[in-house]
Amino acid sequence: MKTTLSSLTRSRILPEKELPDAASLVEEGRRLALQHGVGECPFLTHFDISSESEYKKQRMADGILMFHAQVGYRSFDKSRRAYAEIYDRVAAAGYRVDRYGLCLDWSMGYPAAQRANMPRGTGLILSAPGDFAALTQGAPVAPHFGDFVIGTPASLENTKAALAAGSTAIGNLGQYFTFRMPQWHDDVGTTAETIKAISLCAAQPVEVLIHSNLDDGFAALFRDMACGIGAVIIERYVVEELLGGRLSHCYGHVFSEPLTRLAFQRALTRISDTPGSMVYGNTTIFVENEVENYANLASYMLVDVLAQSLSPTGHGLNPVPVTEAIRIPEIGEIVDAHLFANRLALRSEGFRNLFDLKQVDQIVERLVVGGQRFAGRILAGLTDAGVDVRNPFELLLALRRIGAKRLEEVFGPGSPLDGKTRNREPVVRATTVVALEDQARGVVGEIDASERETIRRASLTACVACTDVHEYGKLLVETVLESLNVEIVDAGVSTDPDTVVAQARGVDFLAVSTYCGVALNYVQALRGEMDSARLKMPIFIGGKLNQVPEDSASCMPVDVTRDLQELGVVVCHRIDDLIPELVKLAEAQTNA
Ligand code: B12
Repeated sequence: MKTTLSSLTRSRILPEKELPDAASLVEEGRRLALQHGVGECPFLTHFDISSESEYKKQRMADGILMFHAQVGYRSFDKSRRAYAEIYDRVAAAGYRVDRYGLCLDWSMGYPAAQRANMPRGTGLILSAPGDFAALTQGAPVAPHFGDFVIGTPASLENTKAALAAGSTAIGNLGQYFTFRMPQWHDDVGTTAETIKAISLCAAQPVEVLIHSNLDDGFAALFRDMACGIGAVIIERYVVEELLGGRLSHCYGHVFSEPLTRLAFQRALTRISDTPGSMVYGNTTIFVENEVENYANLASYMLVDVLAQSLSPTGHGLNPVPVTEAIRIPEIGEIVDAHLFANRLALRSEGFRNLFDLKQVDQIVERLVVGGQRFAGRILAGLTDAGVDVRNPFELLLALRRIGAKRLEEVFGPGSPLDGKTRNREPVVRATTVVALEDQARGVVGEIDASERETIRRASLTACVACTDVHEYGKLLVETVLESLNVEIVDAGVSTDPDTVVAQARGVDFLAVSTYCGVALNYVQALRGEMDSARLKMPIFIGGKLNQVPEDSASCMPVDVTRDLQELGVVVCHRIDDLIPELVKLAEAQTNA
């Protein structure tokens, strides 16, 4: 099969006459290392080490598990308190938190000078570079600046501040591939800042891990898990071979099935010896009932504990608090999850003998061979298309612009189904995307046959969009609508309201999915754009419908369902809420 399609040509992927010179960007980043080095922090001082990588390697050699907590409240004081308090309370119980993932707000991805008027999410905002360092002083825990640093327009300035705060694991390259900051259109500038920031880290005299959360990047959107391994191979090629850095991977949010979760970790050991950053909690299985979530937590944590004891890869284990799907977890809830996970780790010792790893290792083999095939085909295909894959700038930008779904369709390692390139038989099925397709089939199956027919006959058209990177809600909506013969105009993810309106001319309704705590501001802006364009149509919205109020003392997001309804939007807490609305629309269309 050919590895390139006619649409994948250089002129379509990189139409610019000129792009920034990669060598000069690398040089600029490396030069900056003379003034911007790794600062002191209690973690490095306490263990008398130069980097977190050194710490990880020691622990791996000693067979000691490491634990990761995710911290980042809108309030700086609360985040600082969390840094000290979680460590103290877990230590008082006889355990240890090794690293904190400091969860910056997405607005931190804008350069500081332009941040004030840009949309905000629900996370931590560090206004001055010194705030980064102030945060990391509270406990001997490794500070990991994992999000909205590398990979964003503010890559370089945030990386300087993170290094000065003693952080030696900085990310998130995964975000570079999939995240687009609202109202930010300059992907060339973002790529340039990303390359400078990686080069600054690569030129440090100590080992700085460039972190990439695969689930934030392409991996969450592949139907084939082997493509996730392929993504690791390609990212390592860019960071380690072309830019001279060290790349540390995180996986886990969307790995819901024990066998493949374990196999993925073991496949990673076959293609990288750089310590992993953390294995993320399997957040997609969490439900709204706290007690049930202890079972969810145990189900993935046991696999991760076993994986690390069988073949240590340096990943910190992340016990996700049982309230995560309901609200941003409180400090005490994070502590509880750690106590639970540490106790589970102690109790897990006897489980090792219950496993026969033969079946797992067969999957590992398929993942590695499939991943290598995917990566090889991407590099060969892009070269055929006229992209210089030895140039990190061109390769990064080309991958970002093509996107996960298209890369998989064109270069995926699985055999094409029904002779079409669009559908490929996954080498190893990615559990979350496939489960979403099953969920969609279930929703459509539940609809009364005559209502289904009414919707089908109306041949409606919908414009579907997502306000941020969370694409599963949108995927689910699209799959349900397609089965009901509703034509889709895809306005994409991280889509600004003006872009939605430009795409929505002539459609019957808008379906918007939103998760990042911007629901109300987004709908207000969308309504404004629709009024200016004199566009009228029903808007359906679902996802996480909350926002931090401007005047909030707690800085925590609150539900905005009522406000949205007052703006005339149909709120769908569940996908099923859409169906009666579609029936009404279809009947109105047929009777018109
Ligand atoms: C998966 C996930 C991710 C994945 C997304 C992968 C992908 N490419 O889609 C990754 C790892 C990338 C991710 C990243 C982040 N995430 Co996240 N993520 C989640 C998670 C676990 C699941 C959300 C999801 O996709 N569910 C699957 C869908 C299908 O199910 P559902 O949500 O129940 O939706 C139902 C309905 O709402 C409806 N629906 C949804 N949309 C629509 C639309 C219409 C029109 C209709 C009719 C119906 C409908 O259909 C579903 C079935 O009934 C949630 C926590 C949780 N358990 O909810 C956090 C969560 C949404 N994430 C959160 C955050 C903070 C982030 C980050 C900012 C973290 C960070 N600092 O990096 C980044 C996002 C940055 C950005 N710029 O957007 C927060 C949001 C906080 C808030 N608003 O209060 C949450 C709630 C976690 C938390 N408790 O803190 N995340």
